[in-house]
Amino acid sequence: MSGRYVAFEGVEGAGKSTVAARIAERIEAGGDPVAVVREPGGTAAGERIREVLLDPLSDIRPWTEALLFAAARAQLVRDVVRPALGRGAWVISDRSVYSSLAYQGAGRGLGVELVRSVNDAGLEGLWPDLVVLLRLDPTLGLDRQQVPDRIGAEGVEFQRAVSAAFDTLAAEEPERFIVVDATRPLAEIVEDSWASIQRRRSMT
Ligand code: Z5A
Repeated sequence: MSGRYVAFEGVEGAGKSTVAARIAERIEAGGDPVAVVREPGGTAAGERIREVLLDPLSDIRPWTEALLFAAARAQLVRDVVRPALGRGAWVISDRSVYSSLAYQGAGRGLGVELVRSVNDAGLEGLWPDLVVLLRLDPTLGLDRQQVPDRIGAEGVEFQRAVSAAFDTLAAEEPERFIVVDATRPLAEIVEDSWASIQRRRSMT
């Protein structure tokens, strides 16, 4: 692995966007190129799919939802992630395929393995090298939420199932996951995440 495709994961409000942006700044400050992407989104088609997925007025079934996330991701990987890695850049991703495993596979009950295999086809084997799981009690994350999107409005029991799924995924793939306590002040979380990313990369 190159160790340069790094995803930030966790429940809503865990601090993914904030920490991902700070880590990208550090990489740039060190002189390396970096592409920051978000899921769903990051391409013209992906951003349109994002609108459908997050609009509280969208009435879509669980498999429609799962396949739309996978479709946006397939486009992102082909158009942005693979080219960026190919030119030697880091890719810092705000969410990833692991959100689909946790939210659609576990939260919606579609099955983690089935959702994994559907996504694997679109990813063409390109999975994140490292996943930084920002661990936060879902109720604290919901308190930080300003405007709930369609999935964020699912309620605390759904978010708890998602949170438990992230923990299971991290335990199953300890070589890929870095688990960070996200209840702490932001500066500590950024330091911890960056130190862990560097440590993991030096091990490969
Ligand atoms: N979803 C899915 O179901 N399946 C998939 O495959 C994918 C996604 C990819 C959209 O994601 C929704 O799609 C999401 C999962 C689902 N819905 N839910 N639930 P999104 O990434 O666009 O939305 P989000 O995860 O809900 O993002 P968010 O609310 O923006 O959370 P965040 O990025 O983790 O947090 P943040 O924006 O960095 O910070 C939130 C606030 O907390 C902000 O005011 C910060 O200043 C504050 N903050 C951050 N860190 C701290 C600390 N350490 N202390 C205090 N305050 C903090």
